[in-house]
Amino acid sequence: MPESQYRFSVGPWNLGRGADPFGPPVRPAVPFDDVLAVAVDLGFDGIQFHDDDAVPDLEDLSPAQIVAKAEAMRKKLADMNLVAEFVAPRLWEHPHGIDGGYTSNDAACRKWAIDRSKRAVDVAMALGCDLIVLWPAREGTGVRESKCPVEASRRLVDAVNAILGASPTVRIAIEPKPNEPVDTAFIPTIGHALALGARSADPARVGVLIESAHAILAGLDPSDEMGFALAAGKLWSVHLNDQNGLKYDQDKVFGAANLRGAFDQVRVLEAADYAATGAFVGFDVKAQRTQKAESATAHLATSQAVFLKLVEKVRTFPVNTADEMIAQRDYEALERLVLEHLLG
Ligand code: XUL
Ligand code: MN
Repeated sequence: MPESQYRFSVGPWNLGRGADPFGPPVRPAVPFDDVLAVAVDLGFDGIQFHDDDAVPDLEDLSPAQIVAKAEAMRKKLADMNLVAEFVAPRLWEHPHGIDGGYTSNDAACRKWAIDRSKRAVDVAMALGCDLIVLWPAREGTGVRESKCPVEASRRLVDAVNAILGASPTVRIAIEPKPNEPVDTAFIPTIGHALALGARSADPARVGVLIESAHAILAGLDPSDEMGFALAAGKLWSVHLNDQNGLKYDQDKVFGAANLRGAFDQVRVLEAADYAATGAFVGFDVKAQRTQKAESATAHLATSQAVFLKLVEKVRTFPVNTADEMIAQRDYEALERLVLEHLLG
């Protein structure tokens, strides 16, 4: 197996202000140019964007103005040897997205969501990337009877088709999450996301982004979710992080809650030679609220360091010994081999 090099990416929201639902910001906002400087310092190549990270106030601009601003952003990135990895339409903060965009019960809000998503495609194209990430944040319910799941599922297919129709080359990576901010999401797992893509007008252009914490929140093993998507050639990005059980979405440092689980995720990425596909390794991690502003990038550096150490652990794993144990069905010996390798 060739030992391919990974490319790393980060989003501006990963350098947050430390606010939580119970308290205000504890650090100053990080100016966008500083986000780029941090990415360069860490040796990252890619920037992940929400549409309005790339083009602030895009709701107040014409389509031509949006494209011009996105082109200027592309140049700014290129000057720093960075590229845009993806653009995600941020539907969940706008008043029209209050009850979900594509599955809203309000036809005007559904139209707004599709229009905004098409603008996000324009932004992506002008940034020089062809990938739209769809996190269907509020496409679900707090009160189950408030929406019809059959109708919602059809509306999600319509939305995916509208986005695919906005450009012949755009690709969509769906990022499922089972809950938060909604109680129950319509697209909670990778299986749902892939099934949605399969029902679209062009399944070849619909894949997935897997976030470790989201899989754990769905009660699933992120490495198995990744394996399922990789086998289908559909893993187009990852948001590596960690999650300590069924709580709020924690976005912990990769490996912080379950180092063996992190090893298993790296193992499956290595097994499928994910790096050779050119897809990025993104870290969707948040600095702790207690962190002082001057060291509020440590969570990114640590996640990357843990990832790279685990790549080494995977590449030095005694595969032949493991294979003998597997052939003997001696899984207790295999268990010990894995644990000692991780401890060693
Ligand atoms: C939310 C989440 C988002 C997406 C991008 O939990 O992970 O930040 O990754 O919209
Ligand atoms: Mn994410």
